[in-house]
Amino acid sequence: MTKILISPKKGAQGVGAGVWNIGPGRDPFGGPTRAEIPILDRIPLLAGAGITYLEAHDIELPAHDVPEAKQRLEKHGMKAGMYTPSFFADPIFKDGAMTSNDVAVRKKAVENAKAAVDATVQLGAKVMVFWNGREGFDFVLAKNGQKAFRRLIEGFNIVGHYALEQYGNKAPRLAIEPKPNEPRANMYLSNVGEALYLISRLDPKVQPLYGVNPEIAHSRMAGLDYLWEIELCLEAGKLFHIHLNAQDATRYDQDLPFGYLEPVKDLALCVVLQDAGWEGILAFDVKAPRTDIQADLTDILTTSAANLQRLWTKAAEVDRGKVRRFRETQRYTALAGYLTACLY
Ligand SMILES: [Mn+2]
Repeated sequence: MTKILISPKKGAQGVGAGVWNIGPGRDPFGGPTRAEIPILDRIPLLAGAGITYLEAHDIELPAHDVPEAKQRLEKHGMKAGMYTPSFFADPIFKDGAMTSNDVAVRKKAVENAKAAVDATVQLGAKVMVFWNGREGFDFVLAKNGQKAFRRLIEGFNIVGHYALEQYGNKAPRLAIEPKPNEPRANMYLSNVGEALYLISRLDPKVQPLYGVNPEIAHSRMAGLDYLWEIELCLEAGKLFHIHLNAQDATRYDQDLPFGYLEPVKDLALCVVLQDAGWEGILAFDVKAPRTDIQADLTDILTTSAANLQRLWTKAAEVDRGKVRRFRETQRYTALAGYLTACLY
């Protein structure tokens, strides 16, 4: 399949997806339903689905696999878009990483993050994401929340200074991805506002390195409006990356195809990104459901991409003058009707 080009769009052309998007169908209640495809062998599958930018965790694509991954990416006309340290899979992080009550675990988290900065640079990715993973709590008083927050400040400061010392102005941008719950009942950095507050508390020298990677499904899980969360990032100059998908309200983390369930909001999101001159990658964080068979593994990506292409094109056609007039006259119901008409 040919690369998916979102046009007209400045900056990074093509769309991104994670190697984890096309996993073997595991969930908390059952093992895999499909054969597990080796990580590097997922590259041609992603390319075949029209994806341009690869995203991966350190546990999926360890540093020693980076040279091989780069070769394969080049062969398939792809690039690395984002790399991220896993602070959740290794049992050592069972009670968090940077916020663990165990100083040895906190140290290990910071070391892993530094190594991930190196791998991000070696891969040529411009963004490294921190997802809060197991940073949080299931039992009250299990952690001192105030201390936990200061541990995050301390950890992110160390990683930021390391990136600056090693790479100067070539350091990758570091984007925090908020999530309200799963796998913890209560997670630190649960929404965009918390992530922005944390950044405001970092050493001013490293603050410019840090931004946010908002994800549609994570906002919806908390019952929040993702358009507002993304606009908050834009207003702060901190939209460093974006994870597109869909989510059935406040249920478990589903990672459904982008453009499904709330297309009017997705249309509005495309309008906002276009008007903001978004130049970064448009990346999917979706998950092939366990009911999809191996032959249909990339349906989750091709469906997301087709929806994105349609919505992006329709968003470009939304008459901004009309929207402005509806705002000025407070005709919000008529505005709703207009947007719906644009969609259908
Ligand atoms: Mn994500």
